[in-house]
Amino acid sequence: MADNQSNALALISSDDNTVSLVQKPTSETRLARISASKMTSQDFPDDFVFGAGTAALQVEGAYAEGGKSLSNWDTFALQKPSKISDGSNPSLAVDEYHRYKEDVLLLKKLGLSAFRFSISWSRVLPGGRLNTGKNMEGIKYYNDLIDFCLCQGIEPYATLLHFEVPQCLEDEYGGFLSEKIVKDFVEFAELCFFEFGDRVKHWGSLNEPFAFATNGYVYGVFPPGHTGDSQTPPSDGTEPYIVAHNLILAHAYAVDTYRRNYQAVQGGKIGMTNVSSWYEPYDDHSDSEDWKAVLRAFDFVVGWFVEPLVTGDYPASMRKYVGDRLPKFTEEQANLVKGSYDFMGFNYYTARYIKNDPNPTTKSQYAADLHYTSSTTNSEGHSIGPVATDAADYVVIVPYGIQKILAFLKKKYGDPLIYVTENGCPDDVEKKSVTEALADDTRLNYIQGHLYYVKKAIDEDKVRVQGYFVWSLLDTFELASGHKIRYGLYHVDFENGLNRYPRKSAIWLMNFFSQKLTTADSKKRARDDHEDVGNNKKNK
Ligand code: IFM
Repeated sequence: MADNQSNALALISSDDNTVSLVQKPTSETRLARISASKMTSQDFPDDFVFGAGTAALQVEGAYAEGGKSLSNWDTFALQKPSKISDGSNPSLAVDEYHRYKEDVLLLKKLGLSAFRFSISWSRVLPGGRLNTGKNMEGIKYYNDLIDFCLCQGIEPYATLLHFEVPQCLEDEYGGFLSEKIVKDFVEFAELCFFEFGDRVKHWGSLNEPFAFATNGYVYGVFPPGHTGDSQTPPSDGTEPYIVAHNLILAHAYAVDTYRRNYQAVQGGKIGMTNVSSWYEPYDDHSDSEDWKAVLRAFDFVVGWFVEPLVTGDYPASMRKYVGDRLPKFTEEQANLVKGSYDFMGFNYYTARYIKNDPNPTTKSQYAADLHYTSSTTNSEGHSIGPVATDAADYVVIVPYGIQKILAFLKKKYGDPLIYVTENGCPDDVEKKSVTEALADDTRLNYIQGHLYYVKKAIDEDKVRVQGYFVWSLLDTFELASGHKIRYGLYHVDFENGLNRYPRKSAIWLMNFFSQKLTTADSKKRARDDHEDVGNNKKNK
């Protein structure tokens, strides 16, 4: 076996080299579905947490109500409607600001026991920092939400920064392009620990800093909408790296504040949530350079944020390819960043093939830095998975990828405690009646398949996965896709009073939680599974 492949396999396979990086998706997926549809919550460890997620900007609405100031997303969507597929904006979203009780009860009805939501910085600190005054009405809103969750037996999981920055800080110093944001973010974080930390025991500092840095400063689909390759020299050779650096520092200083002033008394945990696809080589022959490119892809997506937290510095491959444009941590900063997590949040949606690109010709400096390209089809024309829906063809469905990436995180980053903080399936309900929109079989299969492989990651790879959150509880303002793309377990009828209706996937979840297995059931299930595996082998 060539070095490229064995190095990559050592990291990517689950144990020794017995699990091949290149799977047989068709038969694997079929097996997943057979067994997954029979799973119940009892197949998971007793202390495993099941929840669903949302984010303030995507659900709350009330964008200029209750003392809230405008966020970067409010101004982006309102001033540049062409940036949002259907021209919509977050000003009303699904009106959760007024309907949070209804939504917590919807979550409870499914049998879920945890609600992941985010706190809007511009709602609690409209001037961005403490000396401009805290907004008691905004603080009351989150107190009421948290209290209502707890009195319904739902554990609150709060994220501090889910893509949303007060516009006033963008105007004043360019938001996360400036290191000034670190101090202001820590003030916001500390206010949240102080006000809510007696009841919130799981804090997420940042959600998907990778998406924040690249979508906002390379691709221009998130605020501030910068597209690096339209500048001379291309700004995406510097901006995403500066923004990422300040995000990591903001996280680390907030964690430090939590640990020094709150954690011992409040007894909570804090971590950062990252996102990545699962990656495989475009050409998997043993001497292919694509093996190394796969590892580089993981470095540029996951390692960019996780490696500093584990080692205090960026991945060596990023240093090699980005050079001096990659900021450096001072010794003091590195010490603070290293170890700044109690758990890792991880979001998984899809997978890609990665092709080495030694001589990139792209105008985008960021794309050139990667020295790889990605695709959903490999060198033999094999597709890595079916698309979720044509309108969101960037999500191809690869359930086994979640087991692979969880095992990869365990192996590469020292066996962290992990929560799958997001996993979900997009669909497009345009031109569908409500009844048609509720028949979300693809999402149902998606969730079943991914749960099946999360369980395998726990059972076979011994990954310390502690929870799984469906994205999302209900249809939301899906960022640049507006209301065109839906992820909800509950369908929201935007034409009729924002009424919420449970989809087929929601009903399945209710059964998943309510089924109680007797010992006889368990034994029969074990026998059936054994037969399924046998039949599956025969069918290969
Ligand atoms: O809606 C987003 C969420 O805000 C972050 N993770 C991906 C989701 C689906 O695109």
